[in-house]
Amino acid sequence: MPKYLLVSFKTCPWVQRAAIVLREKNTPFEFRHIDRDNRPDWFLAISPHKKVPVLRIDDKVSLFESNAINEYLDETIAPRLHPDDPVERAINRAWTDYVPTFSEQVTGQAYADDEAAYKASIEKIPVAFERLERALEKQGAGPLFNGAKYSLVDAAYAPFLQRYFYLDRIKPIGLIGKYPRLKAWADTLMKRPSTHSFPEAEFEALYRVNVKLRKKYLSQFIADQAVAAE
Ligand SMILES: N[C@@H](CCC(=O)N[C@@H](CS)C(=O)NCC(=O)O)C(=O)O
Repeated sequence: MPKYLLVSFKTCPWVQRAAIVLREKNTPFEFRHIDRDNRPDWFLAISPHKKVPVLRIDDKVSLFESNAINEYLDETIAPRLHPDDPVERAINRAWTDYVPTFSEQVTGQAYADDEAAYKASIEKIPVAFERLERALEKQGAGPLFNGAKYSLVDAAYAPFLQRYFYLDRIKPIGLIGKYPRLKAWADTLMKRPSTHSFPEAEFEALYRVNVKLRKKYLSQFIADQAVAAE
């Protein structure tokens, strides 16, 4: 089996997405967390956009962009997470393409400078939630996006649904309960061991410290904590 190195910032959701797929495929990998503010030269040499994740394979090849990494992993390591049916696969890919927009609509509030920007950001959440609710309705009975079988769509959304829950616990939003299919899907993903790269309470605390240190509108709702940010 090839040697995999996943280069990461500890709280990066895009890295988490690739780590989830490696875990779903029971594939051992080295998880190397680097400092966002002091990216080492070896990393800058292998990451064209200077971003994480980078998946280094056998110390020879470096893949970047979480979606491309996950497609590669799915093509090369069993079990296949994409559906066999080409139409279903296209639908899965289309919903995975929506993830960057979903992320901005659902977790953009974490970057709002003031109350007005926060409120404007919160107003985008129902748009994203409604779209996913309709998609899940079409997909069928759950509990995962494609039913019983885990998919790349599940891996793509899990980190962002997790962050929505974190933000909802910083300043309650209470929206997801209005979307029963989405809520059930999100709950299933949160319970799945592969979603989590770190002990859950520790990771949520780290996320909160990062939001606090960002000095945005939401920061005031987080109590001071003696935890160093990563
Ligand atoms: N589209 C990229 C997004 C990756 C990304 O934005 N990573 C962030 C960390 S969560 C990053 O490396 N940011 C550093 C920067 O923008 O300079 C992917 O899916 O891999």
